[in-house]
Amino acid sequence: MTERTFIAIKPDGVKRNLIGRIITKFEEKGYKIIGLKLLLPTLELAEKHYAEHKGKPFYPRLIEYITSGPIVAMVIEGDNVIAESRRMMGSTKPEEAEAGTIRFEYAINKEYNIIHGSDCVESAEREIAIYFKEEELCPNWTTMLEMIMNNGK
Ligand code: IDP
Ligand code: MG
Repeated sequence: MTERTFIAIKPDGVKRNLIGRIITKFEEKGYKIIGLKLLLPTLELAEKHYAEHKGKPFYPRLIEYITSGPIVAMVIEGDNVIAESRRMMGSTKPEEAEAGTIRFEYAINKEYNIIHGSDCVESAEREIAIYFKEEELCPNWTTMLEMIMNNGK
């Protein structure tokens, strides 16, 4: 089923010049980018995003981390993209992440783990709405893959 998900390259990913490499992975997979921007999260934005973790021991550091520099916010669309992009990211703890995943390759530890991705349809809708206005999304364009597939019909 075609879904949308919210992906963010966290400040450590941006500071380590990994933006291109990470976006490339989603492009190569065949997903369609329908929203993309660089922004410095405000405290208010970070608290909204990570509301579910409020009260946990790591929460204050998480907020500090996510507001410590610009992030790349993205909305990507594709078949089963929510679960599949989480699989591409790998486990929160890099030592448990499968070989070849983004966190296996780049994350330093479970705190500075490079990337965020929504974990279910409800989170995806909530997170997309936090970071993007509807008019900032460009859902109506056709990838080459879609063009080729549609020509065959
Ligand atoms: P996820 O990003 O894989 O969905 P969550 O459990 O939702 O993982 O945690 C959100 C973020 O909070 C993590 O990506 C990581 O940056 C940070 N975090 C999670 N658990 C810990 C921890 O035990 N210590 C420090 N930071 C953590
Ligand atoms: Mg999470």
